Amino acid sequence: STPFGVDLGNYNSVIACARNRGIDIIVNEVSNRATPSLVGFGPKSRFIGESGKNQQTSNIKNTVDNLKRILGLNYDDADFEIEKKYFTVPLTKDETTGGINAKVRYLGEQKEFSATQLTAMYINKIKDIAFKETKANLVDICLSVPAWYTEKQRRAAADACKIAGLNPVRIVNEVTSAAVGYGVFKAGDLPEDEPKKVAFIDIGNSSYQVSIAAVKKGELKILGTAYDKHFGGRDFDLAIAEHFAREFKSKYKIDVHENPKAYYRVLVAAERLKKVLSANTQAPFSIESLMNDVDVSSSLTREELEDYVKPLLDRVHVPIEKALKDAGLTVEEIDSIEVIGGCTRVPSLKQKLTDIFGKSLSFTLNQDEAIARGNAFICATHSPTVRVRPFKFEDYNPHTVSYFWDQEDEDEDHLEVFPRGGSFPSTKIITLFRKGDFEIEAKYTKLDEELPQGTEPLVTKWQIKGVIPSEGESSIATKLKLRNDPSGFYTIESAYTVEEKIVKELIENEEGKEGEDEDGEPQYKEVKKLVKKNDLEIITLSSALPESIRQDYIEKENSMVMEDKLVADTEDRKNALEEYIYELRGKLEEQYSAFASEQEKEKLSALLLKTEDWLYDEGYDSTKAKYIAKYEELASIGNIIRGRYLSDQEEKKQAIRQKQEA
Ligand code: ATP
Ligand code: K
Ligand code: MG
Repeated sequence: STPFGVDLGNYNSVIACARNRGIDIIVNEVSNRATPSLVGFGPKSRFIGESGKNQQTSNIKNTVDNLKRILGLNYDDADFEIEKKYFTVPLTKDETTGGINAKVRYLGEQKEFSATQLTAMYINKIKDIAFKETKANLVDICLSVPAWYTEKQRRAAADACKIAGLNPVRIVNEVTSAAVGYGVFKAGDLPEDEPKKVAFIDIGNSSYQVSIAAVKKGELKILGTAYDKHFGGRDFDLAIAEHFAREFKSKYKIDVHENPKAYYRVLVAAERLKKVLSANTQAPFSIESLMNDVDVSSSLTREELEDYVKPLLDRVHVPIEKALKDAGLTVEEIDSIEVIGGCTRVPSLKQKLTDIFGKSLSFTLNQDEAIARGNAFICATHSPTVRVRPFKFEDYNPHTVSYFWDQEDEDEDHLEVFPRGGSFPSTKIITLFRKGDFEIEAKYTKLDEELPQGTEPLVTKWQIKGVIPSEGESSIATKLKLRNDPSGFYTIESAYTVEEKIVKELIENEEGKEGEDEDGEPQYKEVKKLVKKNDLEIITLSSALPESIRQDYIEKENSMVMEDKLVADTEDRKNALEEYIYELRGKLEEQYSAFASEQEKEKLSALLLKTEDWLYDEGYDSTKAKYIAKYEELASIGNIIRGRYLSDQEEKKQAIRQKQEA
């Protein structure tokens, strides 16, 4: 399959594929290099991406955006309280998973879809866009997620890919992807030995992330990662909208908070205004008939905007200081500050960043496409068929994870295995003395310092089966190979029991060579060694979707795709019929005129009129089959006349050719 990378943004998503020995950004159906990240629902079909954006204002109650913010989040997490205010659809608790569902009207009915399902719908659309543009076989995907995603959220992202028929070869942190892209595509400027220290900063629509990396030719290590989960372009929009909501209340006596659609229109206009203020120091703001037939108009200066977003600007330094501390570096030791993300176009933010580092910022990377490119590259490194320059990278583990078991004969009942600040992927082998089958759990152990308030501590639970102590022993040494894998998933790769055995071992002399006696015969000694006894069965109870639910989602997704396709095909057939009516009518008066009898002409004209009337009346909303039938009814007459016309054309051509040859 063709390596496929997707930067799932909160605002829009970017698609990249590795092909033609390079990495290409894939444009969507309207030739945009980024696709709005949202899913809308209608009486007959879904509207995903561009089409969803087009009907968002008229359909806010059935349009779900901010997908990545609710993916894998629990309804009861404290962060959901903060998140709620950005949504225009009602959100409910999924009783089976504890996750978040959106309630929408779809196909004339009230329906609920889980955040995982909604994200899968969107990824499936992205896959469709990429397929239509490249005609490539798309199976493997590298999808990026924020560094603050918990393992549950990463699992949900992987599940969404699977529901969309893709194989997530790696879930990777967004900024890490951009940094890998930097390491690979800027290789010419990188040192061979002493690594360059680079700060990568991404401020997007919903969050702000910083990673400090040590980069040299062919390899990279993330030394520190920090973030402000609730800091991005949408918070600027909100600040502007709130300002105008206050202003319009006193100026026009309207309260946009009472009218969701009006408020949404203010938000959309606020976003536009924000962008204009990145290039201008002042900009107008007006909306016609906002509510109660009131037209509003006002303006905003860049300085005023800076004032409204001051609470945000005042905390820009926090993640940077944290990431530097983790990396053990000072601001002065940073060689370059690479900035990405749409929100970094805001002049006051750029200024803030420049002031913090006391250095000018670099825009070496494509601000909007760097993450998608990095993802496609990483996907290519996992491909058995595509060859890429080798590039080694290690990521930074931001969350301390410890493993817990039932104490039995152990001194301890838990162990901190993957501390914050360690790198991943990473593998650790632990040994436990067990009496029989047991359970082991991975948990976040520094929730207060390292994770959003209310995050559930449990990561994954395993049952280890087949543990039998040796004769006469009460317990047996059990080895577990624990892994924080490349996607940030916590797994147990293998589990086995070991026992002490007396084994013969070659004696080695001082030079480390095999010991030999005077006759040149190898010499052995007897030693006690731990050797593997039995492999154990590992049953994983992870936060990934249970297989049965996933299968159910896959079936539902496939039938929704069919439904959408039927609606699109029906629309195509209807358009084809309409076009044919006009084409045939025109030709009947011109090129076909000499090839139809008066009677035929009359009959066909009458049928054209009848079909046209039908099309604008009862046939306005008909079925694909009916449109095809109507088309064929016309074509059965039209094609006879066309046939005569074409053979006449052919005869004329022949005549000319014969003349020329003669
Ligand atoms: P996230 O990274 O949070 O998931 P995202 O990747 O979709 O979101 P980006 O594409 O990096 O976000 O940036 C989109 C944000 O940048 C939007 O809030 C948009 O309004 C803002 N933005 C884009 N251009 C400008 C501009 N010229 N001035 C100010 N803001 C801008
Ligand atoms: K984006
Ligand atoms: Mg982004």
